[in-house]
Amino acid sequence: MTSGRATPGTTLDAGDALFTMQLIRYFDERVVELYNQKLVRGSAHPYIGMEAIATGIISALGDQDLITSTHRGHGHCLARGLDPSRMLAEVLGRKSGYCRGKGGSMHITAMEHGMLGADGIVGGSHAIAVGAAYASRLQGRDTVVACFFGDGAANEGSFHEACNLASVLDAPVVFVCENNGWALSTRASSTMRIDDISTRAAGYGFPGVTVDGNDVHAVRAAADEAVARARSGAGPTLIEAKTHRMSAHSAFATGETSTTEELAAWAERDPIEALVRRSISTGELTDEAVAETRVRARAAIEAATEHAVNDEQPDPETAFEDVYASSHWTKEMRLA
Ligand SMILES: Cc1ncc(C[n+]2csc(CCOP(=O)(O)OP(=O)(O)O)c2C)c(N)n1
Ligand SMILES: [Mg+2]
Repeated sequence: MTSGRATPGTTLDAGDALFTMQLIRYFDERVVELYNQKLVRGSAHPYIGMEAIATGIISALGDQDLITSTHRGHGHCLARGLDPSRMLAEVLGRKSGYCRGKGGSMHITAMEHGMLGADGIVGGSHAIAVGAAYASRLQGRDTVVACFFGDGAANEGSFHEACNLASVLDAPVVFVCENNGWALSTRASSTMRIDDISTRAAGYGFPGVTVDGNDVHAVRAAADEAVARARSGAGPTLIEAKTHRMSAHSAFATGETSTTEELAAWAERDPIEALVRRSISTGELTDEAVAETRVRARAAIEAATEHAVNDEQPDPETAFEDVYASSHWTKEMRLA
């Protein structure tokens, strides 16, 4: 019960889910602190408040499955089991990072974990997900691809093209729209005339469902159904998980966009506290187990920080390595 990865086909383990969600929360709180100490180049987008989505969806996936991510990708990576030390090293641009320090927060990629990449381009991963899913199917693999994106990305043309193509190909994709109500400083309600983004799936001929994105069990239940459908060959599903980011848009763009009332209402619905309340009331967790889980998650982030801040910078002479495709890259990093 340390990785936070649940076994597909089983019910969600409350302790595993809590560990993963708390790890994500502590990780991104630490990233903001390190950014403020000027140790992070560029920016970083905290997943704080959205932890239930990555945790619920990815716990329904198997090792053979793949994920694509966004600019707000740390939660997806941690839920997928990436090492927080190597992730933080990447965020700080250090040598032991997943991309040898050359990708940074928005480009963490770990093919060995089936993590096809975070993406600084809003809407950049829809087509990658459909392509990977269809390729896997052609290769006879039993692979499902979970494609994470925001409400803002649901207005990009690439989303609509990818949905249509996934539908006609019956590609095994689970589209996961993390609807946090905002695209940077633009309210979703001012960019679309629908209440539920999930209704867009009907236009492409596959199921769409809206769930409470702050309820990890609700997210997991929707994921179980969507993953089973994709794996059976029946094609894609769109899961819209409604949530809110409990942080500013990014470590750089810190201006508050929500009203004080909205912030207070969403704070009441903190996904981690909701899971703790539920798990204690059902008897799945005790107060002691919750405290122990938090200590473990905190210790992992302290160890990751210690590792990352002391790690070396990449050698300047390696600046052009891994930038252009080479036989080295394809041999070592392609999927097994
Ligand atoms: C194609 C493109 N347009 C604009 C941006 C600038 N930008 C970065 S994050 C962001 C908001 C994205 O909103 P959403 O998809 O809802 O994700 P969220 O940040 O809310 O998680 C924008 C506009 C970008 N990175 N890429
Ligand atoms: Mg958004």
